[in-house]
Amino acid sequence: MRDTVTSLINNYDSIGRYLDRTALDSLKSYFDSGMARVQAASIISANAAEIVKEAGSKLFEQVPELIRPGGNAYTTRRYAACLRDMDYYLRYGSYALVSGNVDVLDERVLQGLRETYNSLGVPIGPTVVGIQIMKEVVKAKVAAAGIEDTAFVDQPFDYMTAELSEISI
Ligand SMILES: CCC1=C(C)/C(=C/C2=NC(=C\c3[nH]c(/C=C4\NC(=O)[C@H](C)[C@H]4CC)c(C)c3CCC(=O)O)/C(CCC(=O)O)=C2C)NC1=O
Repeated sequence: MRDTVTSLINNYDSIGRYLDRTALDSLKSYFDSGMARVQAASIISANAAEIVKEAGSKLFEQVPELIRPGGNAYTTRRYAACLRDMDYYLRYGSYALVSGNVDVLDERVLQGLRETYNSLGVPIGPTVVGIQIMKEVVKAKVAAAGIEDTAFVDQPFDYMTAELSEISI
């Protein structure tokens, strides 16, 4: 598992070079956003259950077929599995936010996920919608805590949806 710093060092060490301007700029931007990343992670930790619940409700409002007979999140068990998946995306998203790197998502979340979803008939499109809704819920909370530029929150959520979407069409 890597973060912004270890991933840069690995790259430069593999070619035996000192950190150059590009590397230093990237480190600077990571450290500049450091406090905001930690604050965002702390907001997520403190409100995780509420964030998942709110994002789930919005998702089922937007795609009500999911929780109707025949829908993939229909029955208590599958409804709970869906919210549990949302909770995974949120928790690992918060790790990726702090590390400034999506490696943890590749390693712990996305590997084999499409195959699992496909074999269980879990629809990818609505999952992507759910992750995007969750991103907006998190951004609203982060903004409400006084962090002006919330753009850094996008990366892990957008990465997960992009990786999942690849096979949805
Ligand atoms: C930490 C990494 C990790 C991930 C990501 C993960 C996902 C994951 N989601 C699963 C199931 C599932 N996932 C969903 C999710 C949904 N259904 C919908 O209609 C919605 C669109 C969506 C919620 C947003 C559902 C309903 C199931 C159960 C499907 C079934 O058993 O029929 C399963 C199959 C095994 C199980 O039910 O536990 C896995 C492995 N597991 C992991 O360990």
